[in-house]
Amino acid sequence: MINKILIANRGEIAVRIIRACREMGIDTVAVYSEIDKDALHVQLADESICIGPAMAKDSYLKMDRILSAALITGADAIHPGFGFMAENPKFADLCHKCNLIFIGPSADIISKMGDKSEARKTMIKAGIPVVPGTESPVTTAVEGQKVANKLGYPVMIKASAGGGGKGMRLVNNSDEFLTSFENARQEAKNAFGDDRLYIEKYIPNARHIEFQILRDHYGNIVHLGERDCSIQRRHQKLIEEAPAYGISEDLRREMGDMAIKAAQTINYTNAGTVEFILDENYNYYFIEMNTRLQVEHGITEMVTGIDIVKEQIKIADSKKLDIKQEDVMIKGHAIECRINAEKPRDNFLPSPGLVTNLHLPGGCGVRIDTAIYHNYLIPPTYDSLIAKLMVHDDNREMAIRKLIGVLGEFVIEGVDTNADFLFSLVNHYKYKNGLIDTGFVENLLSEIRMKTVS
Ligand code: MV4
Repeated sequence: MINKILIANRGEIAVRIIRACREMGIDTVAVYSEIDKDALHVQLADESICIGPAMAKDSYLKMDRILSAALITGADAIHPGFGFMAENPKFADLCHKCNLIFIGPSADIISKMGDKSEARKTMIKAGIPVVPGTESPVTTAVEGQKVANKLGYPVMIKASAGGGGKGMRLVNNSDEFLTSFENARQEAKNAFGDDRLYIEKYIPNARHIEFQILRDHYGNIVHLGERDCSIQRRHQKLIEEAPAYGISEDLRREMGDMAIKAAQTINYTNAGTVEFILDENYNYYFIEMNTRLQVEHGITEMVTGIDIVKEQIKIADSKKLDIKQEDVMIKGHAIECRINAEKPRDNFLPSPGLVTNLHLPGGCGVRIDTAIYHNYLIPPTYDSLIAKLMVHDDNREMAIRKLIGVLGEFVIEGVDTNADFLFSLVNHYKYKNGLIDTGFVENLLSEIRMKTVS
C-alpha cells in the first residue's frame, strides 16, 4: 500500500502530483535544490528535503540523493513527473533495487521505448503501421544515402536515442545527405552518448496525434482518446488540444485500437502515450512511445473527467484499472497553451526574474497548472515553462473563444512571456479553421517577420 510518495520533480508538475496525492490521502515528500527553497511544491508538500545546488546535474538528476531522501523519509514510491529522470531506465531500476515503487513502467520498457529505432522494429513486427524507412539504425552515411535515394526525398534522419525531435534532420536531396548525416551523428553523440541514426520518409504537412494509454498489471487497458500536438516551435509543444480537429469516430477507434495494440505488444504498464504522425490523406504512422506522464495530460483529463495522475498511483499500487473502454467518453473540447518565461521578440530567449504582478484567470472550464505566485523569483536554471492555461467547453469554437478570453485576462509582470504570441496563434484564421500541421508555427513566424520587415 502506497502511503507516502516522493515527487522527484519541481515546478507545476510537482504541484500537480502533490494535489493528487493530497486528494488520495497520501503523504508527500518534496525534493528541492537550494534555488527552489521558496518554491510552491516545497510549501505544499508534507515534508521536504534539499538535495543540492541549483544545477539539475547536482540536484534533480542526482539519483543517489533522491533515493536517499525517499529512504530517509520512509516513502513507499517515487513519482518522477516528466523530464529529469522520468524516462531514465537506470533510475527506475535503482528504485526497484531500493524496494521503492517507481510510478511508471518497468526499467526494461523505458529502455526499449527510449530506443526509437528499437521501438520502430518492435512495432513493425507487431504489424503496427510505421513511416516507411529503415528497420534498424544505419551504420554509415553512404548506406544511409542509398536508403534515402531509394525511399525518395525528403527524408528524416532521426537519432535512436533521441525523441521529441532531438537529433532530427530533414534532408531534401541526395547532395545534402552526407553532411546532414554527419551533423546528426555528432549531435546525437554529444546529446545522448549514442550516435545511432535511422532514416524515415518525411511526411509533409503532417499532424502529431498522440493517444493516452492506461494499463494495469493485470492486462486491463484503455485509451483516453487523442491529443493534437502539431503546434510546436523547434519541437517544443506550444498548443495542444483534445480531441483532434477533424478526426472521425471511425479513425479515432482505429488509431485507438492501434495504440492499445502497441501497448499490449510490449506489455506496457501505467500511463503512456503512443505518438502517431497523420498525413494529409489521414494515413497514420507510429513514430514513438513516451513512457511518462506528458505535460499536456490535463486536457485529456478535462475531456474525459479522469485524473491520470491518480490512475498512475493506483496502478503503481497494484490496483486493478476500474475504467472500461466503453466508460471512456470524450466530452467537449479542451485546449492547452504553454506559458513560457521567454522573449518572443528576442528569439524566444529565456526571461527569468521576479514576478512583480500576477493575475490568473478563472471561470467555468478554466484550469491553470502553475507553481508561480506573486513575488516568486523564476530561476534561470530550469526550462522556461511557468504555467499551463487550459480551457474546456462544449466544442472547439467555444473553447477557442474561451481561450482567447483567458489569454487576454492573464496578467504577469516582471518577466516576459510568450502569452501575446500564443494569443496571435489562437486568433489566426488558420488555427480557427483547423488548418493545423507541423509547419503552422514556422509559417506564422515567417508571416510575422515578413510583416515587420515590409
Ligand atoms: C516526423 C515528421 C514527419 N515525418 N517524422 C517531431 C518530433 C517527434 N515527435 C517526431 N516528429 C516528427 N516526426 C516523419 N517521418 C514530423 C514530426 C513533427 C514535426 C516535425 C517538424 C516540425 C514540427 C513537428 C511537430 C510535430 C511532429
